[in-house]
Amino acid sequence: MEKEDRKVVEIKKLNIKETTICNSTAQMLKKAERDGVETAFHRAASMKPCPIGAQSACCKNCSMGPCRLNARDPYGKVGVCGATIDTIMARNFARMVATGAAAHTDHGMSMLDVFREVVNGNIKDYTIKDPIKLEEVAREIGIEVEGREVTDIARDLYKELERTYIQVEGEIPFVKRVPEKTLETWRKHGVVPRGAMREIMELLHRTHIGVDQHYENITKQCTRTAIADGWGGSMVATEISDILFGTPMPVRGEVDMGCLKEDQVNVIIHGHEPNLFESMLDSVNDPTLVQAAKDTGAAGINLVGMCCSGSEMLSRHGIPHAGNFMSTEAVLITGAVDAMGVDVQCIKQGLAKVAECYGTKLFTTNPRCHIEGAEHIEFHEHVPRECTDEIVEMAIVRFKNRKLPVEIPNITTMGVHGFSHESINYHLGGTFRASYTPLNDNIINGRIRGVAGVVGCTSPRVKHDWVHVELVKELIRNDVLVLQTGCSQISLAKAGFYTPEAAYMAGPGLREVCETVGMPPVLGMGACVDNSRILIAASEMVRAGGLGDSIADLPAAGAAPEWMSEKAISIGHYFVASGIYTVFGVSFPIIEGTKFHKLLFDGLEEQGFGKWGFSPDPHEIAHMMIAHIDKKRKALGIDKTRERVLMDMQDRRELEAA
Ligand code: SF4
Ligand code: MSK
Repeated sequence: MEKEDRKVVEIKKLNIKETTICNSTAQMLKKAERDGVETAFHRAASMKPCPIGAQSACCKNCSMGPCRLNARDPYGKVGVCGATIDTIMARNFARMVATGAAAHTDHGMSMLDVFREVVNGNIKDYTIKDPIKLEEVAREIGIEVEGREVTDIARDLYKELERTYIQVEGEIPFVKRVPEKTLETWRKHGVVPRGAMREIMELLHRTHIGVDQHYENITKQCTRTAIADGWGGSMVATEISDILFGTPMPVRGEVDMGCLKEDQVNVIIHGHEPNLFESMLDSVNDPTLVQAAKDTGAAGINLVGMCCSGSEMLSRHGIPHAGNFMSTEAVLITGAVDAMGVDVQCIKQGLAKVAECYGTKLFTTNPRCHIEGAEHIEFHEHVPRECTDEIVEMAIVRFKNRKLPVEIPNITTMGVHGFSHESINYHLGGTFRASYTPLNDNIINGRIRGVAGVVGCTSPRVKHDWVHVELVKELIRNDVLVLQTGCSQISLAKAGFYTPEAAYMAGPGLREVCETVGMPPVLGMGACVDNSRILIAASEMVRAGGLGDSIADLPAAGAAPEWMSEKAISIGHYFVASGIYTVFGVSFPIIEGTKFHKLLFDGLEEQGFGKWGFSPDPHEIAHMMIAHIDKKRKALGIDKTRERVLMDMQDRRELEAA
């Protein structure tokens, strides 16, 4: 839209310093306010969260309601049907788990569909790029690989992994990766998933009025469904993506909005499924399209990622990344984005309006996700370039017709990404003795205090990126090695934590390990669906020995300090189900002190699972996680080792001072 045509609306100004620590986003928010453009940050500032909904004290599962209970007196009344606060909160929680798990498992199933078509020769644009990984995954789930053709193994792998979704009885294939004692706990409680479709269907059925009205029984099915996500749908998505597009290995990559180039045609891909992005990578390198861009006066075509498919491509190929979830509107305010192609998940509807204001072409590409006001060019994996070439062609037209001034924040940060669970193996153990033993040894001898997964979204309800950065800073300062995925990975990458030199911010033990092997103290593992890599890493740590028999024994903890999506709840619950203490920030949709709250925050741990935790304060989250890690070290009898290492150093300092 031409500048003179744009309706400049009066919007309430933000206190930008308190809104974000991302300087690029801050610069663009200031520009948005000058331009009269509203973003999610502005809407969040003018829309207070509903206090009843925030505590999950309402139910609208039937038309006798909606029923609102009193969060201050949760047992003071019940719904019209008699549902108690625990039933209502557990059902609401269950629906979040079901939706989050459905998102990941549907993503995984799409990947499996592509894999089947590649194996059957019906999709020619993709191939099996990592046959070694194919063999490893097949072998792990009991498929014979010796002396067999790759295609034959792949066919069997497809058939086996399909069970992850459609199986009606039995156990999903990837439970073979779960440490025995963890699996024993799951079997004892009857939470080993059959197939994801069945678990999600049953969970939703149970939340219908008049079905499951015991919060403990609802939680049990939440656990089964969340496991079907983490060890099922998500894990399939990650493994198949690696097999088709290559397993990430450490790679340099640049982040932040300075990745956009004023003199080039800028194309952004934002979403979650790698297929669209992989094909776009081919399109932007197509000589005809590059020439077409040059013919309009552009220096070339610049492909940049955002959000989770961006993290995945950054990890796999080192493709530049412009920002996380809360920067997706802000990046359009640069005026430099010629086209943004989106697929599924975490695509704000607000993008359409912002894109329109700056004349950016916004394209939806997935049949599951249309947005009113955005043009839809459907992406078909059998002819993927039809969609991605067209997006590039439209981007070139937009570049040619750019009229509004462009303002790109001159900020980029270089870092090392691409730490799959396989590459951690090589990185710490070297190619000759690749294993998790060196990591375990360093945990046992106390140089590394423990491992933390810090993952998840960014949210306008907190200071953007700040909670992630403060939390991670505190963890590494206390010798905790941090594994990351999703938007959190980008928060820390922008803040400069992804270089080996960042080890100077770590405690003495972790710093020593990082300096020895030349790795950053914070390891990025890809998209939010790739949290399954953290589960595999945890299993490998148990297998390497010396740190207990189950994932629950590990000196490890997880956090999603700026979470916002239902996927995050499913992820959190599969971490808890796997035995990991998992702390969320922002807010938690359950009333403290209720029976359901006690079950999630204590009871599950007593049953042999992990447990939930909550705090809005990053420093408190860090210390809750560290206290848990220390508790596990003590239970393993390795707390003394750590004390000795620290006392040795302390002694040395005291000696020097004396
Ligand atoms: Fe109210 Fe029960 Fe209906 Fe929920 S299911 S809206 S609590 S009557
Ligand atoms: S995109 S789910 S905001 S991590 Fe995966 Fe980021 Fe959270 Fe979406």
